[in-house]
Amino acid sequence: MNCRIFYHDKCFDGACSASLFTRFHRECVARPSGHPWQYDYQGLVHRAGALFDDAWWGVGENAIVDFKYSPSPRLTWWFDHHQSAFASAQDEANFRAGQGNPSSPGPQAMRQFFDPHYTSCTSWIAHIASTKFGMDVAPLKDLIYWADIVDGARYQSATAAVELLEPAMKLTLVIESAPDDQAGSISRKFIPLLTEMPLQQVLEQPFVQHLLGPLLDQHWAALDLIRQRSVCEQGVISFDITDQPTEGYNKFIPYYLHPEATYNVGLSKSSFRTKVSVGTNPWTTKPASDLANIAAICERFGGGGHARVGAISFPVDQPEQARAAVTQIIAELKAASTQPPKP
Ligand SMILES: [Mn+2]
Repeated sequence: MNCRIFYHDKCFDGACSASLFTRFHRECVARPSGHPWQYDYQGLVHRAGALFDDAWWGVGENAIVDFKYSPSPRLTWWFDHHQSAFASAQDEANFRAGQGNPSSPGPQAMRQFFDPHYTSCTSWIAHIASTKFGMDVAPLKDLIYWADIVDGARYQSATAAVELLEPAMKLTLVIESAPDDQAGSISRKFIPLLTEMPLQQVLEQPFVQHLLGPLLDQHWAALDLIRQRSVCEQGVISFDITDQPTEGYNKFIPYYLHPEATYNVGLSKSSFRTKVSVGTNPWTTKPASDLANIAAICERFGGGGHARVGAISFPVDQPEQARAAVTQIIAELKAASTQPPKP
């Protein structure tokens, strides 16, 4: 009997969730025919339009972890922790109907689980597996701990986030940077290992070391470049690396270089856009009530985001528009960061 596991691709928590779910399923779910379960994996990514193709469902059981709900009757297991877990109100109603209520549980109450308060889907699966199915998750303590740190961006310091000394940080770099055409084959090798051996030993696997080398080189090069380009004035870091096209850099680098800063405004360019990245130092000692609303600022320029971090995309051939936005945002954030604290 086969179980196909769909998971959030190019995401450390997605890979850890798929691994933990596999071990849970193997240990806690009865085998209908007495034969061992076989597992296969398929990554899912957020995109415009339909997220699932009905041709993807397997013939046996199907599980989705760390990704949106599907109302398809082919879905057997589902675990998620995202606020935006349902693509529509109908999907949510379909899930609620399957859950029933405490006095009369629905048919899916012991198969499909959702709680947006969990920091990682890995810790959510571990909670359900141990409390409702009696699984011993103690040997997986380290994996669960790091899934929470990485998915919740709860790094102790900018140094921890940028120097990548912990095995989990290097594994995150490998998983998140996997090229699209190789992501599937990489995760099929990765996922089973995450619950079979310590993270340090996963990191030492030759295929992981092979992928990691060039990624670390790029990471240190980005650190050097931003070190040369960035300035910090009146609590605001700014830099422009549009002349060095990049498909991304570690977003904590600016705060590692300028720990005294409150805000960061970066201008970068990839193959398809010029990007203004606006952020708040996650380790700032300023009270939340004194911080600027970054989403509101980015929305004024056609971008968006969250209260503490946001971005605006401009066409790749219109850097002047992007630079004009950057100038205005820097001035606004300098004024915000030098204002006296609210009484
Ligand atoms: Mn997650």
